[in-house]
This record gives sequence, C-alpha cells and structure tokens, in this order.
Amino acid sequence: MPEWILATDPAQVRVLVSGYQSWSEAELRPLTDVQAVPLMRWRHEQGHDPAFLPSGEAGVWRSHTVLALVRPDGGGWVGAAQDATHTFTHWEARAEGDRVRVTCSQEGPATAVAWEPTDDVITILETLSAQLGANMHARTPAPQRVWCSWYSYYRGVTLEAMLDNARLAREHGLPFDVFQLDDGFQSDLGDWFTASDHFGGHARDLPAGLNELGFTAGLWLAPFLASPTSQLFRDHPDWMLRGKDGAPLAVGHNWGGAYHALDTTHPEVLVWLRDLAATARGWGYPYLKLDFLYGAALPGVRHDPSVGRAAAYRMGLQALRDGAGDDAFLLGCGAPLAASIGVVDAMRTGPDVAPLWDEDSRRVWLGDATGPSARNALHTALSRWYQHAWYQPDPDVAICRRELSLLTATERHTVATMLDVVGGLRASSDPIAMLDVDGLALLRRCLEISRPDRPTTLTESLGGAVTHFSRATF
Ligand code: 9PG
Repeated sequence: MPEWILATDPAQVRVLVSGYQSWSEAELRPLTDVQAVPLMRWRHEQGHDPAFLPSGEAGVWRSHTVLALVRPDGGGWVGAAQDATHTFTHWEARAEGDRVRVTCSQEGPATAVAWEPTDDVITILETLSAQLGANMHARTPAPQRVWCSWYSYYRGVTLEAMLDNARLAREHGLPFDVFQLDDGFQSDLGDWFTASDHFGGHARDLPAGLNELGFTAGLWLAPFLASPTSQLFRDHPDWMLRGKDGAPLAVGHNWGGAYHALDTTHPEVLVWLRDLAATARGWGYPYLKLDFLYGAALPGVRHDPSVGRAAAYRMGLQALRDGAGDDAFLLGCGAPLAASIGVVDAMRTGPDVAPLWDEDSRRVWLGDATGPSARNALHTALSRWYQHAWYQPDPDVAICRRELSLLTATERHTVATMLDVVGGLRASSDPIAMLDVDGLALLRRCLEISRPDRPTTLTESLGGAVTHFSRATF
C-alpha cells in the first residue's frame, strides 16, 4: 500500500475529499476536524461506500479517487487515480503529531496513481483530473438545458403536466433543450414497460408531443434496481446481487420499502439492460437519466465471483450505453463517479436539491449530508468542480419559484449563481405557470451558458469560489 509521510503541521492543513458516488459528500475541511460518519446504518449502502466509510476519528479523512491537502499558502499535495475502469481507489490522510500520513489502497486490479507535491494545488488537481479523464476517454458533449419533472411533481407526475409545461416553456421562449420525465411513470421499480395508474398514458406516448414543441425527450430509469413486488424480481430472482447468505441483498430503502439490485456479471442481466436502453431509445428518448446506479457496485456475491465491484458496475453501464447508442446522452445519478468516466455524458455531482436551504438535524446530528437540501447539493457539487474533465457535471436544478418553496430570495439567487460556477447541465423543475416575472428572469439567467462548458482557464476563480464558499458559508 503506497504511503507518504509529510513533515507538515496538521493544524495548518485543509483536506479536500470526495465520496465515491453522486450523493456522497465532498468537502474541503481542516484536517484536524472529524469527517462525519452516517449514524443511520441503512444510509451506508445508499449514500456512501460501505467498504470505505469515514473512520469517525478526529484528523482522519477518507476520499475516493482524488485527495488533496492544502496549506494556507495554496501549496500542498494532490493524490489522484490515473484509471478507474476496474478499480476503486481509496485515499486516507491522517494527522499524526506534527506530521501527516497519507495512504492509498485499491479495490480491484492495481492501477497507477499520481502523487504530486505542489505550490499550486488547484492547477495540479485540474491537471491530474484531466489526465484521468483523458485516460478513460471522457466524453465531451455540449451542456444541456433540462426541464425535469422531479422537484415539483415528484412521483405524481402526469403526461399532461409534462406537455403543459413544455407548451408554456415554448410560449415564454425558455431555451430548454430537453424535457425529462422523472420517476413516477412506471408501474413498479424494474417494471419500466408498464405505466403507473396515475400517469395518464404510457412513457412512449410523450416524445412525439415534446418533439413537436421543439424539445428532446428525456427519461428517468433506475435500470439496476428491482423492487421485491416487481414482475422483474418475481420473474428473475436469480438475477439479483446476493448477500453471503444467498438471499437477494437489500441495497437501499426508498419507495416505501427495501429494494434489490441486478447482478451485472450475469449474462442475461446484460442482455436485459441493453434491451431496456434500446427500448427507451426506440420510444423516442435519446436522453436518459440513469439513476441509483450505485446498486450494481455494492459489495456482494455475484454470478461471476472473479469480477470485482468496479468492473461489474462498468459492465452494466456499458450494456446500457450499447443499447442506447453512441449518440444518446446519458446522465448518471447516484452513481460511482470515476468508474463512469467515458460511458456517461453527464453526472450528478451532489445530492438532491430541495426547496429548502438545509436540514441541519440530519446533517449535524445524524452525520449525513447526503439528504436533499440546497446547501448539500451546492456544497458537494462545488467541492467537485475539478471533475468537469470527467463528464458534464450536473449540480441539480435551480429553484426559481416562490410558491412551494422555503428558500429566501437570497438563497434562490445563491443557488443560481453557484450553478453557473459549477457549469455543465442547467436544469429546472419549476412548474412554469408558478413563475412570476422575477422567477422567469432568474430561470432565464440560469439557462444562459455564460461560461465555457469545460473551463480550463478559470481554475483560479473556480478554486477561489470553492475555497471561499467552504470557509465563509458553511
Ligand atoms: C427519483 C429521484 C430523482 C432525483 C434523484 C433520486 O437516498 N435516497 O433515498 C434517495 C432517494 C431519492 C433520490 C436520492 C436519494 O433522488 O437524485 O433527482 O430522480 O431519485 O426517485
């Protein structure tokens, strides 16, 4: 296990860490602080890597793929994996008296890591991240402007609401590229081909209407999941990722109960995944939001035990890409980050936004910053700004409405400004009819692509924003 002993005072150093999947926290903190451990046991699979949880000791910080230590003068050290195709790379920084010990371990076949002492952490971090992106053939699509049904209609979305919003967006001349239908159209988790009772149609009925209005149709899927009540689970219990006891693993709790994940080393599962993505494409959806992808990357007993977690995950993701086609736009969500490079076009880089600033009881007392809030989404997406070389970052939606929201005007504007700093996808879920003159103006501002899609010359200001934001606001 590579190890470095740094002769530097831990009290003078801040550490930049990133959790392994979209919703896991990323942050820049004094090294002597305590990295929060989620107290709720069931969050360990759902928001974190159960095989590499924070230790909970003061002065010990764990990070996936990349870790940076920053001195007050802006110099420091950066460690970064150089490939993540088959491997998860785990970094740990530990304060030990007047020194810092950094260790690096890998889950999966050993691959190269870079370790750089530097007088300019921001520039080296950007350079090493870009190398990882290049090594894994990161895709470089144009940023998309997306209307997504989730953060207003939630599971109650209907076909009519989608079309009403698309019509109003067209009337107001709002420059969306994509109208994306989220969770709620399907009869059960895993049963993507049959409609829910309330949706008022079938997912395949929507794209034509959206196309007529000039929008690309987008669809949400959680392709690696199956609920125990689904037809998918009942027909193919042998396709599930299992625990040591042989029973299908519960990989999370949502939708009113536990749910399972597909074992992506099973050849029939790979065929199913390819067909699923191809079918959605055939319905008229060239934009897919692929959610809860972490399920296929959890530790467990697999059909092919010789395949490690990262490689198994990647096989499932590649099957989806093969089915959707090379020209489809794939957004990963709830997804292992670095292991997705080169297959996804965009990636959610933080937890869900919510129409409230913070839920500090859960964050502070339960040690869990993966919950939905504007603060959590921004804080994590900003702390991952350097990942723009891996995919288009998606910091999640802005919230411009005043109704059905607890955000103050300042908070709405803060979210809008910070999303522009992160770049990548620009998105909204606001029912257009709910927006007043100010709300429409703010939304228009959010949809402006005012920065280059993959900033390479903005490192100073981006890094500065992250540093300032972490210090002053949180
Ligand atoms: C649809 C939503 C939206 C949203 C996604 C994702 O840990 N959890 O229980 C958890 C539940 C939902 C969730 C994230 C985490 O939201 O990020 O944009 O698509 O699914 O169900």
